[in-house]
Amino acid sequence: DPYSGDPQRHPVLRVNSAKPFNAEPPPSLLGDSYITPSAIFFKRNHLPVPRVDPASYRLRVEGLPRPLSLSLADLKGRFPKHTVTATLQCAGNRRSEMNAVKQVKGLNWGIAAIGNATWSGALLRDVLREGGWGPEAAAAAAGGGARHVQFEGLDADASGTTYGASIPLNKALSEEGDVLLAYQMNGEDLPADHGYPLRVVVPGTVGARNVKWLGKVIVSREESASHWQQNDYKGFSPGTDWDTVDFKSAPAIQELPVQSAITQPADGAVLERDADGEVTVRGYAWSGGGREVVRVDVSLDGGKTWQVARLREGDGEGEEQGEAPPPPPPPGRAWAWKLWEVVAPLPPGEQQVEIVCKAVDNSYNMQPDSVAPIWNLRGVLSNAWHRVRVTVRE
Ligand code: MTE
Ligand code: MO
Repeated sequence: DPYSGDPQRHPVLRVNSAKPFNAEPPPSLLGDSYITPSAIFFKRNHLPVPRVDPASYRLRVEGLPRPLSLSLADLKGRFPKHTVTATLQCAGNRRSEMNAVKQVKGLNWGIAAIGNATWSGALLRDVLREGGWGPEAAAAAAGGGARHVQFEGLDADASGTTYGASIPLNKALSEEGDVLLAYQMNGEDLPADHGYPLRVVVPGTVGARNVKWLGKVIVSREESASHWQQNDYKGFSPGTDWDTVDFKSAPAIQELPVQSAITQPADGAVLERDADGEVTVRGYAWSGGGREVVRVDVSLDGGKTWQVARLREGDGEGEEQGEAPPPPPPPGRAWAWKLWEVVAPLPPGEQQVEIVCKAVDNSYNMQPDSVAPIWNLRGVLSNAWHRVRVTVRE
């Protein structure tokens, strides 16, 4: 069994697939903490978890004037340690809502294939500079040269094919890109499921490009040739089916669209009003590409009337003590999600209530109101208004 070396997992996780291991936390737990604890952070593996010996591990970096082979000690000692709080979201988050419209192909994710963590490591741009990436290499590249950075994982299938993906070179080189070769998650060594000993963290970019168990970095003219870059993780029209789809016709997903979801109450819950006759609604909101969520609208009547949610900046701790919230992120670098909350009165009497949320980012991108017009055969980019139906009683 190639999966016999997989690590232990937290029992609270909801398992979508055991081999390879794919699981997400219950939504209410996800919405409880600004930083998602690593143990309950969603896990999305395409292959068995590779066992990597940290002593003999080397990261190879190619496609540069000076190719590099770096040990973990090199990565930790020769480059400044950089820390970023960034949200990671799978392209298939909320796929189950697309399945409810019409069957799609893929794991049946709920709303929790997303998490927010603190990542630390070397900046990819610093490592590329060490390999001689500079104005001359860039000038050579301008004559039809490098445009992409490819990443290869150490996880492989029975034929030896490894997981791989790529990102635009511009993102990797940008001083404001914050692309990390991360060896820590939430202040500790990366857990086995999250890429020990090293993974790429590409803030603002779809989960699939954040390659775990990183073995090789290649600066190149072409995108990664891997299945997951070329023939998966792309969006299509609702009218495109498996007989007509042409994967070459669509770009690989990089930045993700604006997203939000309700983590509390759960769909189908029976709620009691609190002593003040109010109910509490909570959720998360995030957008790709470093765009900041500037507003979340919540409706308690299926979308007829709306109120603005309170954005819980940071982890919300200390709010009661009146401490100032953390400073807003620099423009274009809002990598972390925002948790939000609405406390709303409801008229007396038993009733069915449809709660809806939708987020707005700083480019005034908004979520679409329904799933059908954004349905696609692979069930990716599922970001319609999120709706939960609950019963409120006396
Ligand atoms: N990297 C490798 N090497 N193998 C993988 O299967 N899955 C990708 C990405 N990086 C994957 C990978 C996908 S699709 C996602 S959504 C994220 O890892 C999930 O990261 P997580 O398991 O740390 O949450
Ligand atoms: Mo993913």
